[in-house]
Amino acid sequence: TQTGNRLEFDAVVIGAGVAGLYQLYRLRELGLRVRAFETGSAVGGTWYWNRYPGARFDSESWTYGYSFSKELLEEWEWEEHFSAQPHTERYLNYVADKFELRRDIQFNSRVVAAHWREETSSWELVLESGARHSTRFLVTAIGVLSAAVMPTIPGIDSFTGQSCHTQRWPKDGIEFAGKRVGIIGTGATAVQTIQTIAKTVGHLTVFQRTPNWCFPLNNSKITPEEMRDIRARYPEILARCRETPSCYVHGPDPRKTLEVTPEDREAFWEKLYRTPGFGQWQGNFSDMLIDREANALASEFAARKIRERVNDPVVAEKLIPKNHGFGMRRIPLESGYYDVYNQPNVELVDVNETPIERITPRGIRTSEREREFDIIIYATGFDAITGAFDRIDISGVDNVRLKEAWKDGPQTYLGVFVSGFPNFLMAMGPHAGLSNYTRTAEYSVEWVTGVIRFATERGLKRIEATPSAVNEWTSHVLALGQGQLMNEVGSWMTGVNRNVEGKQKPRIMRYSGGHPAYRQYCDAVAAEGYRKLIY
Ligand code: NA7
Repeated sequence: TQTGNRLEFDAVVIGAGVAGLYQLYRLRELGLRVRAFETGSAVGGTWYWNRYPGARFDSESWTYGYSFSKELLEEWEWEEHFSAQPHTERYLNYVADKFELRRDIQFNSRVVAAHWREETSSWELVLESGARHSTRFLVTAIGVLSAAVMPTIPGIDSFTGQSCHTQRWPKDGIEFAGKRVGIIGTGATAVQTIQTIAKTVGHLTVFQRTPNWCFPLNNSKITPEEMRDIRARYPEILARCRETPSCYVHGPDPRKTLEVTPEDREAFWEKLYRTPGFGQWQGNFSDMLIDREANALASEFAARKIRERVNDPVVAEKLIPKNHGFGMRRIPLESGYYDVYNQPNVELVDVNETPIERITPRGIRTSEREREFDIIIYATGFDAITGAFDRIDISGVDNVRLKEAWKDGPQTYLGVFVSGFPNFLMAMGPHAGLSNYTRTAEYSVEWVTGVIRFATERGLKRIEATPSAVNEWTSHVLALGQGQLMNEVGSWMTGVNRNVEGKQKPRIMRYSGGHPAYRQYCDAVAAEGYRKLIY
């Protein structure tokens, strides 16, 4: 895999999604020999795989696009305030074309292993095809929600109808008209799917284990005048995203919940109910996700809204979360979701009352009875944040396996480096600032690029974080996450997936001090000549 003394690649990027595409662009700019390996047959990552009906942003489209190219900002026309998957996929293809990224991307190429080779100070990569490549620097841009997980229900393979996980949706789509459909899961993906297919299905049964607090998306089309205005305001919009903790246009209201009169509180929440996007989650009272009493009040408001929308009080109660407060898990944004349960052809099955026993050739059997379906949809989510790493056999110095090193939770420096894994850099790794995705991914990619520029300019063969840097950062992230209600509840955001062994308990998986603080910390590390990195 070496030509003379030259490694085949200076840098390899794994993944050609939102982060990977930009990473490739930046590394190429450094004049490096770069290649991106991508499992899919085209660019887009999340927006390539998730073709299920109704898939769309919960981030304002005009805050989600890349900001690195003024020309791109000028050229691209968003169609809706919250863009649907097909349009977003077109956008990412447009980006790939515009910057001629495809020539350095190898598609249909899953990286199955990456091993550090001390002798050459390089990474050896193994593709699913058996092909091997070597590279000085390895950058993972493998996504946060890319490792889809099927439930571990007996009989899954015996079903004779059509079935699939929402992330593995067939390119040609699935025809729902008049069909009997069962769907397992009620996360953000299921909510989008359910409210969309309910319009055409013959009959729909939703199997719910944990209800979520959903809030209206309030999406609308973008008129040409609005798009002109958005373009004119891009500097202002991007500046706003830089100052809020989660890089949305929504930032917390400085007031505390109980400081405000009940009337003003109600009026504020009513306003948020009609506000497009994540206002109620990201723009609520500042103590909503810290103070239990405040959170209970916000939950009461949301519960009232569900009761108002769902006609059958028994169904409404089932749809109201009892074990976690408002916003403690990622809030699915909905467009007519609750109203679906007023349709005579939609049934909600609480699997806590009547557990699913098995998938049968004809449908799904719960402890109560068997239901027959033409189609079963698994909206069962992901092994988030670390799952995509666990699925690649990654080994560092002394053949230490990353999966083993992280068995008690991820250990990183800035969410970028792992000690004992030289020249291994994670774009959007665990314990980095994870929020409005492209906003945070752009920063992550630029920081990773800075390190590689630093190393190549100095001709460094090897750069890695000290163990003390990793300990310090990991402890800092864990300490920051204490007292945040979101970190106490099991969800993908705390690395819980009940279908995956060893991922049953909530852990602090994200930097929760707000993205501005994260950037400040990382900027300082760079300004001080990459303190705590050894090279
Ligand atoms: P989520 O939010 O992790 O949702 C997965 C859902 O699947 C959730 O309701 C699970 O219930 C349910 N699930 C999983 N396994 C089972 C079994 N065996 N039986 C019943 N129900 C089950 O994933 P999404 O894809 O919706 O969303 C992930 C993120 O992607 C989303 O937040 C956006 O940011 C994009 P549970 O809650 O575990 O009881």
